[in-house]
Amino acid sequence: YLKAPRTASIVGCPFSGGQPKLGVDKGPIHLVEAGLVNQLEELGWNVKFDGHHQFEDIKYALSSSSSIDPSAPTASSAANDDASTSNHWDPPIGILKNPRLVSRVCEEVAKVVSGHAKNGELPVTLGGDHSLAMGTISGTLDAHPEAGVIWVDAHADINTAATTESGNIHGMPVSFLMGLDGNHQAFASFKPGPSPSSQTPFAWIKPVLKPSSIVYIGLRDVDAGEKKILKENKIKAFSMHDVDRYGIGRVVEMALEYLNGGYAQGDSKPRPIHLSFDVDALDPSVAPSTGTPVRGGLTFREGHYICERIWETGALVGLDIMEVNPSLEDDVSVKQTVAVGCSLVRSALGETLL
Ligand code: NNH
Ligand code: MN
Ligand code: MN
Ligand code: MN
Repeated sequence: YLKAPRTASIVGCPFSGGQPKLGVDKGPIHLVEAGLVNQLEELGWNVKFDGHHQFEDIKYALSSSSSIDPSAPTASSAANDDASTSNHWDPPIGILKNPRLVSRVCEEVAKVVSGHAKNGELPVTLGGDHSLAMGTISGTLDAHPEAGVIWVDAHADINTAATTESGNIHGMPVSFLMGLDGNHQAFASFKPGPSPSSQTPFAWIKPVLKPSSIVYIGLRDVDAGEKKILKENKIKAFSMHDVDRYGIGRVVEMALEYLNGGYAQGDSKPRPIHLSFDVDALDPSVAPSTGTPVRGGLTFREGHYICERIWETGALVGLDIMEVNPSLEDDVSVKQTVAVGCSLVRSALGETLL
């Protein structure tokens, strides 16, 4: 699916608006400063990197077109864990935090990723929080409509506006990509206007991701509402329990077989795959610097094996490395987490042990 010479396009997304902890926006900067571009060039890739994306123009457009009186109190102060993530021009909708900003940023990311993918390049998106996957997966599916998604995470990130308890949109991207019901009613009463700040958030997202087109690996912290959604939509998910039972080798084979089952394309190419990797899928002893660590995660090798095996399929068309937060934990932990982020990318892009 990639054009020669094989080109990886680094999409650096310093963005934290999908969750309340500052610092995750510094993730992509640290990954690049650790030498990721060079490392990929040494693997034989042509690497395109034209700097991290700046979302300042989006913030500016939203804030300057806002009709909301900055002095008026909003529900935001009550609904946010961290006041610094709330802006007067982007008050919560229901309990969803920063909905306009997250929506616009992801819309831009979708265009960038789609552009690279349609050009025959491999977009490698560095987060930033996982709400960005609304952009990356929309972009991948725009270029490769038949792609399947492998979502590696401790969390299912499939809450809807009706089920989310945190209001953090990084726990919701999959529900928007699927166009699940719980989101429709939340925005039904929203009155769109002509200015950027008064567009209905997420209305641009096409519900392009079918429930049968995603497989999860690594789950161990799934909300009650999410468990219901996974069951009702018969979504394939391998939890850490399954990793323990079958081993990572069989889990990845089952995931690939599931996505490729019934997939027929004239030429016998395997189905294109988008890998969305949240580093909190890894055990906190492996990737400590992340916003919501959950014990009992993937080992270093299990995480890398997933990447290596997907590379072997020759079908990788999009990659996300998300939720590296260099502001959390001590310097040694940050270095370790950033190094692991880089090595996951290398494994997914063909680095082998022998
Ligand atoms: N399920 C929780 C929520 O919706 C936590 C999500 N946090 C994540 N997801 N880090 O990957 O808020
Ligand atoms: Mn770019
Ligand atoms: Mn996630
Ligand atoms: Mn997670």
